[in-house]
Amino acid sequence: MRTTTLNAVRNLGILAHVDAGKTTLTERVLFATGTTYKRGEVHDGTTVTDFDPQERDRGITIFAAAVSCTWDGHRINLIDTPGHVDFSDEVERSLRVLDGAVAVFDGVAGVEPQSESVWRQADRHGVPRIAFVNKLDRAGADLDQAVTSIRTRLHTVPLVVQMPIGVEDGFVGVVDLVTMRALTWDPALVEGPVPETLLAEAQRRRRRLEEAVAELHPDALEEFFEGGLSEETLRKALRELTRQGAGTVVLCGSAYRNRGIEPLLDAVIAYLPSPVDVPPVRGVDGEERPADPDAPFAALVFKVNATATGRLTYVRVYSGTLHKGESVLVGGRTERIGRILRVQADRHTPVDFAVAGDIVALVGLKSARTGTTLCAPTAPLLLEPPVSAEPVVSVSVEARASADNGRLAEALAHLMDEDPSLHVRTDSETGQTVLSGLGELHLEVAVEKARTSHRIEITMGRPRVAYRETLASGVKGFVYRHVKQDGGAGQFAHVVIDTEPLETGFEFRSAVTGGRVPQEFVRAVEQGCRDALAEGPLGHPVTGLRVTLTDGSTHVKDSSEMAFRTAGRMGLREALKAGAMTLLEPIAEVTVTVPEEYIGGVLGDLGARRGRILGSEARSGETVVTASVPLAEMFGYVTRLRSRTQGRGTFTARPTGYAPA
Ligand SMILES: Nc1nc2c(ncn2[C@@H]2O[C@H](COP(=O)(O)OP(=O)(O)OP(=O)(O)O)[C@@H](O)[C@H]2O)c(=O)[nH]1
Ligand SMILES: [Mg+2]
Repeated sequence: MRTTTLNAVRNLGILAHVDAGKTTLTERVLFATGTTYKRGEVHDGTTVTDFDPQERDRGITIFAAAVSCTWDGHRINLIDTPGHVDFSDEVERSLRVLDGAVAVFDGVAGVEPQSESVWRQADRHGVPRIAFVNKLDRAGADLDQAVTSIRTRLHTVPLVVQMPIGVEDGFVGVVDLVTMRALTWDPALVEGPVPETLLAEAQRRRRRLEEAVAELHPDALEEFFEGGLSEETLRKALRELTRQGAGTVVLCGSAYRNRGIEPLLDAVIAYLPSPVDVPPVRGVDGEERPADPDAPFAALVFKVNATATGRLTYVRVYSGTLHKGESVLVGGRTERIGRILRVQADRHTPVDFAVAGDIVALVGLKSARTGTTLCAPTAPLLLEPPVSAEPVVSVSVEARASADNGRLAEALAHLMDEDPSLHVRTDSETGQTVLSGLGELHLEVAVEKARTSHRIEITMGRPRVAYRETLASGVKGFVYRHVKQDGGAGQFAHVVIDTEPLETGFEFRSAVTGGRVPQEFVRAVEQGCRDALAEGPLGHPVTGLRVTLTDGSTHVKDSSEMAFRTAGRMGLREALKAGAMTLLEPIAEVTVTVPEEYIGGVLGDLGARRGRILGSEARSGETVVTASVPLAEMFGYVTRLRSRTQGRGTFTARPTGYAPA
């Protein structure tokens, strides 16, 4: 009985480029499912999921927000994610706990850069998804063109299950190509036969859908050749192809005009997986836990948020059942579960327990951070935490009154608990507190949050890019001795290392023979080398090298792991100075969309910013230019582009990696 309940759950995310209409779509879903009784608007600051004051002011989503609703006997837990590239870490953390997603596309622009990025993120997490081409009511909207961009940019086979009725302002509904019925909204949904004038076109499109499905699905292929696919086979094949990620079901509509929402919900239930349809979660040691309420309890924290209700810890329960008042392991420490809440954006309903497949918030957990595993004390498990993106921009921050310094440190620590893509360090030269993150807006939002939630006046320095350094040429046989033997407990560690450049990352190897350095000390040397990567000879984090421990020696009494860790750290630090380092700066892929007449000025300006043009493409009177530009040159570009294009140009900048500065 409980498995059938789990079958009726869908945990899904809404993903897309900024402004594609995710929050508006979420709002309409809540309305269509009878969860809310009035339709909020992003531009009025009245949506359910953009409830943070900063979201309402800025008109964009910043934090992923969870809501839950019911449709056709199913419970849908839905996470509305931000589309701005600076908040892509929120998307990453959400994807970690979702079973499926709806990717939203703008019917005029088609696949935009950030949609492409989140699509790849979802690929990496193996999250099945369906596509919703939104804003078909807009001038210039074109479903077929959007579908072509889905095919070419996302490298997936679009399985288009609807055909729009009317275009732009006259967009009134769709033909459902699976049932071959017309769905129109006036303003409520009316179902009827396909109008005579559209029948031939609808049949052609149905045929094309069948062909695409038959090509991907062996069972369907047979039936297709026997005269065509039945509705039942078509549905079954679409479900299986979605779950395998072999093709993408495409629907369309207008969230703003409330058209296309009900069929989208039907498709979510028909095609996207339930918690029991996805592979069981796996601990870092490889142990699997089934999505079964009777299995030992395991859950992952994907979000922590300080609210008026207290500190909320959002978890996805993967297996077992969690009861109120029960004690569980929270990242290894035992804590008692206070209240369990079902979340409705900023409103919460207390519940007594949560089972496998649920997404709930817990009140009052002390040691949970984003990425922490919760599990039954009798069956410990460690789940892989989400991986955060590397920071690319930093600012110095300071409390205006020095009396507030302590509270500032506390506020920053809270921010990092909530958002692991934020980092705080003290600059070793200036002594300043430096906050780094994924972009100017990311840092601005974080500082604003610290300012309002802790009521501290904060001054922010100018944003700077986060540089890195890498090894240009290494050294061989570098000897380092860490010796302190002046009476009492001594320290002795002797290491010999080679360093050599690598494309990315850090690798450590040991080539020591004859047990001249015992295993535990080798590990300590590796740890010490990793410590040294925090700051290289040029004063920045180090990346792109391999260290090989080739030899060394120990002292019977005075050698310890601590001594070898120090030798590793100091040894690598000196070895890096002996080699040659290259300074690296972050590079961004910049996409600028402007009306044709402004393109000359925009290209000239990108050139002056050390930009390399990668391509350009015309799209209904506008030109879209893609360029690779050092991120440091992009500060203040918003204002520049606005003034050059009389406010009609837009752009996105997505960090893609590092290059020599
Ligand atoms: N014409 C039209 N406008 C729409 C439609 N859906 C959303 N919009 C508008 O597009 C703008 C952005 O919508 P949002 O729902 O905030 O988009 P979002 O994807 O949530 O944006 P971020 O969360 O900031 O990434 C708002 O002004 C909406 O009113 C639609 O179907 N048609
Ligand atoms: Mg939004």
